[in-house]
Amino acid sequence: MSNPQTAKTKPKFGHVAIAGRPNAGKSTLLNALIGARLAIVSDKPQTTRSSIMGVVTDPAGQIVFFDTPGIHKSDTLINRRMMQSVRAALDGKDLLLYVADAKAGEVSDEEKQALDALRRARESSPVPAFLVLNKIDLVDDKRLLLPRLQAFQEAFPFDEMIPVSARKGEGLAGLKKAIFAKLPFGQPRFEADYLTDMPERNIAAEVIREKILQFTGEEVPHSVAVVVEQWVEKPNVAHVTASIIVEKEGQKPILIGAKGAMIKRIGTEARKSLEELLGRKFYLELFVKVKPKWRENESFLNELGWQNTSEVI
Ligand SMILES: Nc1nc2c(ncn2[C@@H]2O[C@H](COP(=O)(O)OP(=O)(O)OP(=O)(O)O)[C@@H](O)[C@H]2O)c(=O)[nH]1
Ligand SMILES: [Mg+2]
Repeated sequence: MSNPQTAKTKPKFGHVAIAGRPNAGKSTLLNALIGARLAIVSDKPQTTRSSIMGVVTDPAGQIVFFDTPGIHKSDTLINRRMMQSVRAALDGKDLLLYVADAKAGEVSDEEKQALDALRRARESSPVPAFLVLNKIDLVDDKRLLLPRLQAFQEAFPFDEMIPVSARKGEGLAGLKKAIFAKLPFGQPRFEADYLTDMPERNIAAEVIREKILQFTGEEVPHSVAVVVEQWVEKPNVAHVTASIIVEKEGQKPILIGAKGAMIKRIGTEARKSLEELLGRKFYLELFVKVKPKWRENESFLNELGWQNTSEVI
C-alpha cells in the first residue's frame, strides 16, 4: 500500500519537449517557466534555430524543457537542419507540449501539417502530449476558447489542453502542476540553480541575434547568423568579439546604419541583456561580414552547431 505522506514528498523528474508552429510563443513559454530570458524571442517567425534546454527546479521535482524551432517546411538546407533539431528534441521525452496561438482561430492547414509531423514523431515512442493554447490575453471573449480547444482535440488526441498566456504568466502554475502529475518519480539530476547546458558563447551569439531581429525590418532576419570569434576573460569583464554574417552586400549598410548607429544600438542592447542573463560585465565588439548563400553551406552550418542527423521530421 502506498503511504500518502511519502507519495507527496517523492520528487518527480522528466524531460519535456516544447513544439509548435513558428511564432506560437514556445520560447516565451520556456522563459516564463524557467524564470529567465534564456531563449530569444521575436515577433518574426523562425526565431529559434536549434533546440534549447532549460531546467526548472521546484519543490515538486525537476523538469528539463527543450524549446524547439517552429515546425515549418523543410525547403532549404538550414530549414531541414532546423526540423532535424525538432525531431531530435522530441525523441525519448516523457511529455510533449504542443504550443498553439489561441487568437489564430481555427486549426489551420499549416497547423494540421505540424500536428502530422508530431504524430509521425510519436510513432516510435507514444509519449503523452498536452495542447498549450497560448496568447489567451489576446482573446477578449473567453467563450471563444472552448470551440478552439474542441477543434484541436478533433485534430489530435491530446491528453490535456491548457489555455495560458506565456507573456502574462496566466495559467502557468496549473500547467506546471499538470506536467508534474504526468512525469515519473525521480531524483533531481541538476543543482537547484542550474539553468541550461547551452554554452555561454552560444548564449551571447543568440542575444546579439535577438537584437538584430528586434531592430531590423523584414529583409534581414532570416539572412543573419552570429558567430562569436573571440572570448577573453579579463579580471572584471569578458571581452567578446562577434561577427554578424549576412548574405548580401546590400544588407551590410542596414546593419551598420547611418554613422554606425544601428550596430551601436545592437551592441549596447545585447551587452545589457547579456549582463542581466549571465550576471557579470561584458565588452562587446561587433563586425558585419558577407557570406553569400551561407544558409545552404553545409560546413558553415556545421560550424554553427547544426549537426546533420539522418532523420527528417
Ligand atoms: N500577447 C501575447 N503575445 C505572446 C505570448 N507569448 C508569446 N507572445 C509573442 O509572440 C511572438 C513570438 O514569440 P516566440 O516566443 O518567439 O515564439 P516561438 O514559438 O518561440 O517562435 P519561433 O522560435 O519562431 O518558432 C513574440 O512577439 C512574443 O512576444 C502571449 O502569451 N501573449
Ligand atoms: Mg522560439
